[in-house]
Amino acid sequence: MSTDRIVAAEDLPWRRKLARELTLRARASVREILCAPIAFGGKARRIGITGPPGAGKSSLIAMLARHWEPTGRKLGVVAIDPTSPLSGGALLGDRIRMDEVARNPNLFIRSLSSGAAHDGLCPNLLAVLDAFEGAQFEDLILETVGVGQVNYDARVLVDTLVLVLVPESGDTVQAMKAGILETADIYVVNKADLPASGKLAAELRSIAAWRGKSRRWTPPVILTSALEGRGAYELAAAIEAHRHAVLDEDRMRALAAARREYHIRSLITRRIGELLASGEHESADLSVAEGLRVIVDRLHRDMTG
Ligand SMILES: Nc1nc2c(ncn2[C@@H]2O[C@H](COP(=O)(O)OP(=O)(O)O)[C@@H](O)[C@H]2O)c(=O)[nH]1
Ligand SMILES: [Mg+2]
Repeated sequence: MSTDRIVAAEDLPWRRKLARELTLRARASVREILCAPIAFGGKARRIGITGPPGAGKSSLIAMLARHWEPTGRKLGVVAIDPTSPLSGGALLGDRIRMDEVARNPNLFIRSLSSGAAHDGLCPNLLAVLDAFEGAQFEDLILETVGVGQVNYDARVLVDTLVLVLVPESGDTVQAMKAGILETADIYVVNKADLPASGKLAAELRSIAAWRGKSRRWTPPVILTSALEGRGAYELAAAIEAHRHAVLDEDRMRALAAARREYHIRSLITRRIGELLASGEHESADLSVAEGLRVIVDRLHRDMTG
């Protein structure tokens, strides 16, 4: 890998412009975001990669990026890091592993901290994804840690959701309890170079067959080893197959509507949190109704102001 090419790729004017735009959007206030026109689904394929920490999500994304590189399609990756801003370690870890592919000028990676977001994703996420549409990206990957609510939200933010599990960690049982298996379109058993991956794959296949009975799509189970570079072709093919089988106009319209709803909900939740934290409604000489009125008035001013 030539270092010159890394510098060259990062220096491309469109990449610098996108980097600035992403930072602006990620940091934008609720009021700023309210005024920004956002497409809730555009031309880019949106793929979610979710699963427990350490399952190999980032490594798999790097593998997919390498697999797709010859197509010349522009691939944007947004990795949401759930760790506290204080530790910072995992964020760096994500970058280092994915930066092996940084010489590819069509690949753009941005890690975002979930920071104070209530839902474990990150504020303004849909506005961030939309910025890639503006820069004519064809593929978008969203990496999230699959726990609880995050999964349900991640489900509607992407077109195709890939769940990554690893053998011998009891993940299947955990995932089933949390209802995570229900949300995924494709199951990946990563670290297939380790023992017991066959057993996990068999378990997942029977769950998938049961789920597929009443639907037009049966989630396939793909064995991968990001370490050995195995399974990229199969995973890419499964993503494509899901697109053809499920993502018709009706489905895309329903996803766009669900994203719009998520966007509104997250803006309101965040803004009300800010207003409550400001304490303006707490003044002792205000009745409860008056306190509530203070919040509602401020919200109203956000909309009209
Ligand atoms: N044995 C093995 N290790 C892997 C594989 N894929 C990833 N890893 C390792 O698992 C660890 C976590 O990988 P990472 O991609 O950061 O996982 P993430 O937290 O899900 O994004 C790293 O040490 C990787 O090198 C694999 O296919 N086989
Ligand atoms: Mg990761």
